[in-house]
Amino acid sequence: MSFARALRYAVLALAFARALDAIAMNIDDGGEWNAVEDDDVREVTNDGRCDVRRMSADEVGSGERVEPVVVIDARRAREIFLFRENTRKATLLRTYGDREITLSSADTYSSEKRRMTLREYVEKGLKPVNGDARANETFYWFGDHVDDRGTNGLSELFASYERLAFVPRDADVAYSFGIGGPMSGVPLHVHGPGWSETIHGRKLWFLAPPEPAPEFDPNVTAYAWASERVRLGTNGDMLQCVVSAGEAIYFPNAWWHATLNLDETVFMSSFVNYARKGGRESGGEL
Ligand SMILES: O=C(O)CCC(=O)C(=O)O
Repeated sequence: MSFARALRYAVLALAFARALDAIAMNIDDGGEWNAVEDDDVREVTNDGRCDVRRMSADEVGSGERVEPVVVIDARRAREIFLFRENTRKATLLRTYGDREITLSSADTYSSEKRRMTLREYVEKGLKPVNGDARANETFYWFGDHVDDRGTNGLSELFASYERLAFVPRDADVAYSFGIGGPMSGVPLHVHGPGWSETIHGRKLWFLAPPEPAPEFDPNVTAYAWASERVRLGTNGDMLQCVVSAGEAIYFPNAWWHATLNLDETVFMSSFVNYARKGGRESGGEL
């Protein structure tokens, strides 16, 4: 059989398997994550404005950077294929739907935690965020993968995620996987450097250098803040950029940042300890 014909059969088999999956899981959106129309996010994205330098994976290099950057071709298609498949809505629900996950409240300090199954979260927790809700009443899944006994309930999934080529092989990395519904996200906060790769959907990022520290209310949702950020007194010229599936953004050490998922968005952050040379990978703290 010719290669082209074999490829055609493989694509057909995949489409068939996906359709069966969606039927078996009783998911009416075909097993894919829902996307929001461009027109419905235009206001919050400022018409898709991007102030962060965008470059290709070949250009970026693997050293620690002092400014944010977006890599537009974060992977070769082959490298991400498996992880993208494993994190389709239908596949995740079939494989991990009954696992318990830990949600964090979406205030600056992630001050509260809540446990539920992944299925419950996908069915009930991905509704568009209500603009009037307080951030500590809004729950979001990112990070916190290791339970009290030190077990990562998603270790098989993490094993199918390949380190980004521009994260040094010998640096320690802590991974933080997450899924957020439209207009969910985290208000301004700071921590060490790293990358966030968007796997499905789109995520809007806001970034500002460590000084001057912006003024903001840590209990206002990222959505309410992003819609009215100038009125709320925050640094109006903060950088912003939409990071789409297949792209990765770098957040430098101690830079302020806030996030807003525009669609049902799936992402993986890699917190990188550039100084520690062990090459260890974990789903918890560095
Ligand atoms: O991806 C997000 O929404 C939040 C990422 C982040 O800044 C964090 O995990 O601290």
